[in-house]
Amino acid sequence: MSVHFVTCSLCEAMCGITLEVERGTIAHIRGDPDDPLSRGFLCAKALALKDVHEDPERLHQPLRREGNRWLAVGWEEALSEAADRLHEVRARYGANSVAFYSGNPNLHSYTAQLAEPEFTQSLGTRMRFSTASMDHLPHLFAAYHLFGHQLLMPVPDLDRTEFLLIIGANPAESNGSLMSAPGIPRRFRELRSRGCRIVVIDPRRTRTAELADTHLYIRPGTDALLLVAMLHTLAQEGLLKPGRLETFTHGIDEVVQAARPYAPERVADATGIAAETIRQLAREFAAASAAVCYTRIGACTQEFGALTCWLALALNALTGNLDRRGGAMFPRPAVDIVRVGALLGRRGSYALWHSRVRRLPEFGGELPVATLAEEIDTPGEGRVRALVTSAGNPVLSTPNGPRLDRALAGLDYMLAIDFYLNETTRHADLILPPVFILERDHYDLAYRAFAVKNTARYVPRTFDPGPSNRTDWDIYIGLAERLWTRQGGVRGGAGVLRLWLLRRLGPQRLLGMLLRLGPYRLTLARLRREAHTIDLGPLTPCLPGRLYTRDKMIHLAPEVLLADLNRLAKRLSSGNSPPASLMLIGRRQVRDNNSWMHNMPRLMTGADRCVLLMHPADAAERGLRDGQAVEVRSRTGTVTVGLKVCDAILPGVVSLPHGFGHGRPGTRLSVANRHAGASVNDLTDERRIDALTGTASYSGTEVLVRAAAV
Ligand SMILES: Nc1nc2c(c(=O)[nH]1)N[C@H]1C(S)=C(S)[C@@H](COP(=O)(O)OP(=O)(O)OC[C@H]3O[C@@H](n4cnc5c(=O)[nH]c(N)nc54)[C@H](O)[C@@H]3O)O[C@H]1N2
Ligand SMILES: Nc1nc2c(c(=O)[nH]1)N[C@H]1C(S)=C(S)[C@@H](COP(=O)(O)OP(=O)(O)OC[C@H]3O[C@@H](n4cnc5c(=O)[nH]c(N)nc54)[C@H](O)[C@@H]3O)O[C@H]1N2
Ligand code: SF4
Ligand SMILES: [Mo]
Repeated sequence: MSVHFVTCSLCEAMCGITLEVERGTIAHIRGDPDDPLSRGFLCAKALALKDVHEDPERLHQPLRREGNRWLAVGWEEALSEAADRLHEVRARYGANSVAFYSGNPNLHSYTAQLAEPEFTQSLGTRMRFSTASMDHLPHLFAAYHLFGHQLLMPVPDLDRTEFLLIIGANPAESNGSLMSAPGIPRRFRELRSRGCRIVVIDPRRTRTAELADTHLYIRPGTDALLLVAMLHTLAQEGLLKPGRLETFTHGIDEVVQAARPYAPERVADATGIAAETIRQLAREFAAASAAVCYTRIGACTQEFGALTCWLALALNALTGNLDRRGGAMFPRPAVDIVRVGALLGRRGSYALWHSRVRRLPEFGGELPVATLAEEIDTPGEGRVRALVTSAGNPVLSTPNGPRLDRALAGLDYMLAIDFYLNETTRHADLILPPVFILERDHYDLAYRAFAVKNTARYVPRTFDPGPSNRTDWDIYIGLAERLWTRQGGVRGGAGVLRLWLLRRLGPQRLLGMLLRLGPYRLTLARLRREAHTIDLGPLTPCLPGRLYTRDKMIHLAPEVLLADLNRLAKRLSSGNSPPASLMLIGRRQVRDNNSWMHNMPRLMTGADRCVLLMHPADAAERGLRDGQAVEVRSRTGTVTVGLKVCDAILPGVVSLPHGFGHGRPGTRLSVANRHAGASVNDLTDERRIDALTGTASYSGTEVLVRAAAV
């Protein structure tokens, strides 16, 4: 038997786990009590690592579509064929006729993160999409404008705060996001036992809300109003005290001015939170010796995502809680991705150019996913004809999935880099499957930069990948080399040379270089010697030194965000949606991982999880009862799901999880297909976006619900 200490990289929590391997198979999976971040915690998904590893339906060899069949092909042949076909399309229609979509698991693979930019460069396309624009783009946007760098995003100094205000996050279920903090129940217990107050703002009483002191129900999409009214209160009552931030912050007065029209009385109806409650919340937040307002998916993926993230940062700053112990702090990871990003010229950009069909703005060189389908299915010059997806399932994850589903079927060519034949990759002409995480080495480049404690950990691979398997690094580099070769000329030659060098270096040496460049001057050899995650200490203040604005000041009141308040003011006067319709919101559940872990038998036991939650009053009004099948209809589609009547949701709001909607022909996911559920993104609408950033606005989609026809 061998024992391996590894990091689980399925979600952002990065739990330290112990794998016991006997005769080549995983015998036991346990939490590692010596991990300084997770302290022995793990969730049910960690146990399913074994299921993914052993899943007979996971792909190990390239597959080429031949009519309705899939034919296994060798790697060399597959890589060359992919490069030929992509090159053909770009030679014929121009580089921007090839689009690239990068999904969530790429953020959990350092080798993908190092090699992916090489691949996109070799494609030469502007048509780049990722999950950012249905996830954290509003955070990137706010950080870029306030701090001069998209990745300079603060996280709650969770373990040391005195007042935690959570808006639109459910870390008890999601295990934390842009706040890697495994084991939320224990952390919250410890916080509360030493007097910290926890307040949750959510249209639903979630598990997180149940662990808190106070839960306030809010109407979806109105968080910016709540925050601006809190700022109004603080200004009016003389409770603003930015403290040391004042010497390096522009725009304090502008924010105060902007908040002036938003007295709590004015926003109470729209938000559903009483004016006095808002005032009280503001006063308590300001009175705490350390407080932090933390915003996540529910705050981002809505009509006012960027405004909400910005106002939360302003609240933290104006109460002196930004860059302060127990407030919102900037982690200092061993690989400083903020600095590396700046060295590579990737601090961010906004609206330098716009999409073809809807004129949506680029951010950081990417377009919003809400425009992907129309860029494929709208005829005309510049139309997308070929697509590469990598580690993503946009048919289930992007708004108005059915439109994308149809659009994919009409592409000239599609390549998927993925180890499942799922709802998206079934449309591909060729699938290139990389190895799973246990068959490659691992370092969390991204999420160590958003953890509540500074830590570092290098994990060697647990299993040999076998001679016929390739890592994501091999695939990206292999494709990029071939694409540069086909391009030819001076640029092509330079590309080939660069990739030759990168291949010689390899991902580990690159990682070693990045570690040495980092603030702790670590070496890979040092990390290799450590069996467990190493603790690099608590978060420490770092401003103004780490700011990337030209004048080294925080720009608290950027013009684009101030101007967007006009849209918010209109929302206030437009009133609420028509009475017959309900507002749809999402939810995460601990045994799901977006769309891709439903093929794991041990995660799919128990009752159906893809059910619509509805308040008893709404159910009674429609004559619906718990457990019956209901039809949910929106502008974009109709789904049928089971109904769960429960009083833990705001009347007028219903909730459905995302990531279901399996059971489609041509997929190879027999377990998932037996628990198919329906896709919430058959209902969400690509036209509903945060107009400022183009981020998908999932929260508050208008739906009608009635009994399903039997
Ligand atoms: N188990 C599990 N864990 C996961 C994932 C998963 O799929 N499953 N996915 C991972 C990923 S990719 C991410 S990005 C993170 C996300 O992590 P979280 O942001 O914690 O995710 P959610 O659980 O979706 O929490 C969003 C909350 O916002 C609420 N909400 C919806 N609309 C509004 C609104 O308008 N205002 C307010 N105030 N609240 C609103 C919802 O009711 C919900 O409780 O989770 C990660 N972890
Ligand atoms: N309505 C609604 N929609 C949402 C959300 C929501 O809250 N509500 N959340 C959004 C968010 S935050 C996110 S992040 C997205 C997720 O959206 P996506 O990233 O598009 O979808 P996933 O379900 O995470 O699909 C991951 C894919 O990667 C594959 N995969 C797993 N590991 C690897 C690997 O190591 N390499 C490669 N190449 N492939 C791998 C899996 O087989 C799967 O096909 O969904 C978004 N969609
Ligand atoms: S919370 Fe679960 S899925 Fe996330 S890292 Fe920990 S064990 Fe893995
Ligand atoms: Mo995400």
